Amino acid sequence: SIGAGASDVGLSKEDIKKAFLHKLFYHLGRVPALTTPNDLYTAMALTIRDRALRKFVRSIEEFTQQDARGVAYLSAEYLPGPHLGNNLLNLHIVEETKEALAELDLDLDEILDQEGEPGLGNGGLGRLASCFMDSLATLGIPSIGYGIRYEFGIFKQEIKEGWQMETTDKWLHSGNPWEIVRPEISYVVKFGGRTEHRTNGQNRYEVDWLPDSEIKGTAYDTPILGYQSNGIIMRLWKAEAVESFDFSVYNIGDYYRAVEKKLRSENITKVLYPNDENLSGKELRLKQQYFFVSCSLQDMIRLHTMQGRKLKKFHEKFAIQLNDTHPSIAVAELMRLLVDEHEIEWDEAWDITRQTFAYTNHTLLPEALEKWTVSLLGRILPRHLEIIYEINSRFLEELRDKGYSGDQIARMSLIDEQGEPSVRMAHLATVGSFKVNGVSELHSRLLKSQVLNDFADLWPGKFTNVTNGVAHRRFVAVSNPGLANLISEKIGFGWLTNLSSLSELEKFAKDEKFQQRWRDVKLQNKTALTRFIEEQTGVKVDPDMLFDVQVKRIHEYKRQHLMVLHIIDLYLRIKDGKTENIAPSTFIFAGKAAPGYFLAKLIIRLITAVADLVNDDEEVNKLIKVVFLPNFNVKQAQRVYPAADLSEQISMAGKEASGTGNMKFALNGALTIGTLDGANVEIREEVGDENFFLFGQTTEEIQQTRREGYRPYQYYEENEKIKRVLDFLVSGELANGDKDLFKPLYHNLLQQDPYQLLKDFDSYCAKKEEVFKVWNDQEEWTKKSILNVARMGKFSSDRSIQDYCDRIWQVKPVKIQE
Ligand code: 26Y
Repeated sequence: SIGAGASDVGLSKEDIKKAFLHKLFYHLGRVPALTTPNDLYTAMALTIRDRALRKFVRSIEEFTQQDARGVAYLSAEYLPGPHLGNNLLNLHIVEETKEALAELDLDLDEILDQEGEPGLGNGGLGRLASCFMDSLATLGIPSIGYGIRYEFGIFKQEIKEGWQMETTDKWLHSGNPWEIVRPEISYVVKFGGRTEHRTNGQNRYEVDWLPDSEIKGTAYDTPILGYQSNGIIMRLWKAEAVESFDFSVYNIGDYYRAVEKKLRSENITKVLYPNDENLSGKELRLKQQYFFVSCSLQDMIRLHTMQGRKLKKFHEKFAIQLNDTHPSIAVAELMRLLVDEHEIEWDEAWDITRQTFAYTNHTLLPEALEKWTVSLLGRILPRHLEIIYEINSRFLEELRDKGYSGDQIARMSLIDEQGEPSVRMAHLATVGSFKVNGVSELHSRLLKSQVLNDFADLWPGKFTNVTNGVAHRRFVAVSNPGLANLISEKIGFGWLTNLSSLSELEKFAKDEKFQQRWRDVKLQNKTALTRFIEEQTGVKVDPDMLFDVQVKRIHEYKRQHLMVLHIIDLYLRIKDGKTENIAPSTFIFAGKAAPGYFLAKLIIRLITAVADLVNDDEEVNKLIKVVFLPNFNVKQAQRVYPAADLSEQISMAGKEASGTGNMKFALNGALTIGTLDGANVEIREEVGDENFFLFGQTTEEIQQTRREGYRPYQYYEENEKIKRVLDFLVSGELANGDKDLFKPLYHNLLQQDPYQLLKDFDSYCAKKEEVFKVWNDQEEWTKKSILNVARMGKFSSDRSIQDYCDRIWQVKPVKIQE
């Protein structure tokens, strides 16, 4: 084995202290007496990165030596969250580090608090990718996560006069100690131009792609350690100008134009599109997708052939997982690389391709299903459009042979011919993959019966389910040390690697002493959040109140406004003096709205308006308070989940593919109020109906209601409470007398109510009454909370990854001897 000896990266307190001081001095040119908080953080991060790298280098050696089959996870988004705390846990050196710093009069928590996070994703999909990285690493699966190194991640959200304001996220501003640039790992990616078809001397049909621009992608690697394991890498591509292309001798006279070209090239990885589940069809987004997919496939081909392996065996070496359709142009790109660049015949190339890819769908929302117009795709990727047409014509031919009708064929075609012709990326991904999965039982079922129905009939064996999971080490062990210690004290540390062993907690559910300690931990976490809330918003809240929390992207289908309508109802009741049965509650919201999504932004404005009204009213604020925490991200999430009593998972049934926040809350002892949507269904199955506050229509009932012609206005007319709450929106009592502000929401609910809030409203309110009742019996509540945690073992992303390995990838862990 090459590289650093273990002695250079020791894990004792003394080793860490020495290394830390060394980094401070030789890397940053600082002495302890003259440092900024960022220096201290950076020195510690570099100290830990060395230790991570030492492990990681061993795992690359083993993966290579053992010639193991591996996984490439392709995702346009990642949300890793802060690395330092997680890596300390993974290396088992939290205490050693704390003590080393204490001897220098420094505080680990302050240093941890310095770390920002790479906001390279929008929400659930990006965070899932990072949970999967953690579990792949922990399980020792030979794997690599490919993505885009956006210079500006998801915008930073500020609240100004109640509205969301976006500012740029300069996450690289004070440096990124976790990444390693690999200038030698870079590839050229072509764009635009035209193709030339000809038959060569050996009578082989050949296609040349003559692009009109080229861009270079360079690898930036971040080691992802995994718990007591050797880790994997997340490899993100940054776009740069191709030197020879722009700075050739011919160009030298026009230096400024050459530089401008360089700037334009770098544009590709400049910024993450902040749209979540709502597509905008932007040219630059397609370029981003193709750019990272092409770099990644070229990289895999290099890794594969490097050791003398045959390209025709590519699919034996790699399973490539497509994280939604965002990387699905990979299907055409692999075909292009195999056929055009490596001269493999079409049929064989197609076999290889279809045995390589697997596709995960994350949404049924029509507005989130990616489509690219034929004209745009043809302009940016002319060769790929030809390949897609070729794939399509062979596929449709197959259908015709099977006797499919014209209607069916039009429905299944990769090209949508209604309106402007466009490529249906979900169809491309489905046709080009050997497995397709949804992310919860319900979602996978709906995927098969709705969006990809025809394909499921054609290839029933292709479809499967892998229910999502979360990195429980990050979201419990790192972010809720109080709870983690209490759990470990009772049942040992086994749950860190085998979450199912949480079931051993069941026997303590009714133990009064244990219950008291359980509550003490929650109270401590709530007290900490209380301080944070005051710091961030100026609002003082009382940690003894019920903390009722909804944090996630703001979207109508998620129904943040349903929670608001209920809060308004409570407000009106309190004003009427009818305060019986209301448990003192703090309602906490956080989440970003897509900058162009007007109604979502208006929902934020509504929350802040209700917050102002409620929090300033002496009569009301003793019983309820409302908080909107700005700039929800992974770091903030880690403060919020541990402090929640009640988790709001109230999307309209059939719309939330899985949800993963629901899992993080329940694992931290929150009870859930929720609909039968996404993974809520499975959570309820696991924790027991009696420990889950269920309300609302089922997916089937929702559809039934719609079929029968849903008339929300009827609910307004016939239901006194609904009328009062809705009228309140436009009464002028909110937002300093502005009666018009919330009219768009008001009209939306009265006229369409596409997510059937009004129909589910009574059921929601009734369930809230029950929540209050149970809350008033703290022993009962605590018992349910303990049982929730004890029964959440299924929802670790370790289990999800194991499912992917067994059901889809056929990959096994690699054992690494130190
Ligand atoms: C096409 C583009 C506009 C687009 C960009 C981002 C489309 C979708 C997305 C993001 C989707 C997303 O985050 N989906 C969520 O994936 C989670 C992980 O599977 C699920 O838990 C969650 O229910 C689903 O909404």
